[in-house]
Amino acid sequence: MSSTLQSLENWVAEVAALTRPANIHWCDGSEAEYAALKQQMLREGTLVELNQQTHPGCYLHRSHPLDVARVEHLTFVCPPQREDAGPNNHWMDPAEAHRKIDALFDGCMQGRTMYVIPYCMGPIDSPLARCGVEITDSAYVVANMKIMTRMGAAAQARIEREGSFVKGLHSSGELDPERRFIMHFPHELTIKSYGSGYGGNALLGKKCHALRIASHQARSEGWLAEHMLIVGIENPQGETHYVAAAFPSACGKTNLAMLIPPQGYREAGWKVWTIGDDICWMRPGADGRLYAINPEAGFFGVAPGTSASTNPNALNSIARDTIFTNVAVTADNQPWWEGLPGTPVTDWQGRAYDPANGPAAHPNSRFTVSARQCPTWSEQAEAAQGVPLSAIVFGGRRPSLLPLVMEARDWSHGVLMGAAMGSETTAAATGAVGVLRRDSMAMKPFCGYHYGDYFAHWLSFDQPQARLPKLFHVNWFRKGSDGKFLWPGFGDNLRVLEWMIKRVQGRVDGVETPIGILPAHDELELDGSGIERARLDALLAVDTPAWQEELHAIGAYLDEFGSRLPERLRQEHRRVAAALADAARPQCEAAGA
Ligand code: GTP
Ligand code: SPV
Ligand code: MN
Repeated sequence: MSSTLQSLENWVAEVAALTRPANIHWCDGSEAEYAALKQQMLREGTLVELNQQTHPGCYLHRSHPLDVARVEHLTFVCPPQREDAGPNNHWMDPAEAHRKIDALFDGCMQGRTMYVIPYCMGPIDSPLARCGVEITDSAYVVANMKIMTRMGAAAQARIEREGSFVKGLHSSGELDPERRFIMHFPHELTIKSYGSGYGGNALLGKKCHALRIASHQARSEGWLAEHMLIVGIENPQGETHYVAAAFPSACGKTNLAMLIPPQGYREAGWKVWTIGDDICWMRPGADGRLYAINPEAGFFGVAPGTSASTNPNALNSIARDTIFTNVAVTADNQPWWEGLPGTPVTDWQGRAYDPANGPAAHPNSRFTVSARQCPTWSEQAEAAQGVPLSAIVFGGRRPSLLPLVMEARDWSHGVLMGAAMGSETTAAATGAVGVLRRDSMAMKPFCGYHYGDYFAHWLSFDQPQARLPKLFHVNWFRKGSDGKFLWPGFGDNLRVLEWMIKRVQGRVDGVETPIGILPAHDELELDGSGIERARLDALLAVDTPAWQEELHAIGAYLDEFGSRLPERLRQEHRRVAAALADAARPQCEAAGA
């Protein structure tokens, strides 16, 4: 008997009967438990000690080489009706899905320990937080869940008080891509994941619970579960504006959340506070504003590209007590990845490094670290009521067309901007990299229901009493004719955030264009950036004919959602298309004359 909650006891017994482990360990979340787990993994070889002089408390885990990213083609959302999953998800009949995956779970934990992990997503006393229990046979998963969530006795006490929780069953299985499924049953608040030990496939509190299941719950309960960072921008007057931003996987959330202001800004007194780097749960407060919490307690961040020049806060965070996954190692046993100084000697697979084998660190190699280790970590990350949002930002990797920044004229227009988001694919999921695809609100792999219904849910927040954040779209990745990024990015992104905050405060007017409000020529602070005006012009250029084509493509994409696409979004699309046609007309006449 390990829980006072009968439904939890029963479920654990049921899972044990199916998977037949040698023993069952209920996680209490203590440091002693964590230390013992690490010792066991070191003995088994699933964890390798890194240089304890330079990186105290740091370890390396190497995944199976065919298990290094999310697998979208093996991820299913299984409501009773296929239509409710939408064209944005893979669907399977729930009874068939259970049958298929239970056959894999049958006896899969024989001779192994089954861990029962009670966890809380969000501050433990927050009304916005939600709890779950993950059952797993992977000690690596337990260790990561310890860092990424509020895990253990306190979470279990909340679960026993509330009487309900999300059930997540995970087994690494044989790590065989042919015997791998990540299944979601939103109507049963249940997740079943078999055959992968990698992050988003295996740490079930993260994408499976906090996005796919939570987005479904949020829809019926009147809130939003989003793939967004949350950052606080404190101006020299000491006011802090909170901004949430949705960028697709490996498109800059961690970096923006930990931004270090350019020198001139630092000297003037600007500060940046990190609340979250991947997931944001938000809901309207009594004052009509949207309040946001970070349901996570740690960062599972992309290692490659993280350096003293791009993200010193991340680099400082991971100098100790960090689990690295699939990075390379130097001659003196320090973790290494592309973008760091030094030389790798061992690659992510543990082989002697040979450039002929590709990058030394896997492009989706990651670090797992407690959020509290971040120098800019904000106490407000523990605030039970969350932080009020001034702005929500959408963005993706767009080598052309999309300007550095634009503001939506109103909420409906902003929802269209979010729905129309596109980005080049990255190494965070298996499959081709660098292919442009639509990724509405950066939720394509994570929305637990029909995108048409999801857009309607977003629109429903536009109520008379609401004091909604302003909506923006950014693109740090526009390229010049030389193929290089036009915008320096990273710390300089604060220049763009500052413009947004000035818009929120009503201190600048911007310029209305058919696609949205862009900064007027002198409204973006470029002092000390070395960016010439010509470059800014290229970053802000609106190519009307190309935008007309884009609107056409957006229209075709929205059509995929059929009758579930809200009419308001169609109207908004028609409005923007008409504004572009107006803008194109005088040019055509001039050309024809
Ligand atoms: P997930 O954890 O997969 O959801 O990703 P994320 O959105 O947190 O991505 P992250 O911040 O880790 O960035 C991924 C990659 O984008 C890294 O290689 C960064 O160096 C790069 N990157 C981030 N911000 C910028 C930027 O402003 N400009 C440019 N050019 N690259 C950036
Ligand atoms: C992402 O892919 O968006 C991540 C990493 O943040 S994972 O946890 O694997 O989803
Ligand atoms: Mn993510």
